[in-house]
Amino acid sequence: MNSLKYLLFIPIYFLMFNQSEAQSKIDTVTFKVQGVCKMCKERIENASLIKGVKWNEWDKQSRMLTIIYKPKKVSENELHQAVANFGHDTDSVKATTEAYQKLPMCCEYREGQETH
Ligand SMILES: [Cu+2]
Repeated sequence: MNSLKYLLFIPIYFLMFNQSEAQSKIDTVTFKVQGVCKMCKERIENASLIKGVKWNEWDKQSRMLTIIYKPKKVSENELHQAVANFGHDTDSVKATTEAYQKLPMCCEYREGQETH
């Protein structure tokens, strides 16, 4: 009877352990990134696809970037910085003038361009 108890206990233990492991390994973050067009979308998504990032998507209408990443490999701030390096302001890191000026004219969101 005792050994039967063990047999039931072990699978439950592993199930709980695996779940907490998975939760600590992956995180999701959403923040605002300035941009106006399809080219911006490509640039923003490529820029933020750095080491530790599993999946990302930028929505043109809401200008929100969602990233699924591994917090052990990359920090939230590094994600903001990676996008800003390519000329796109985020809600916490502003792109340098130098990086911004490298953008093509159709992507110049600071000049009051509408989403197109
Ligand atoms: Cu653009």
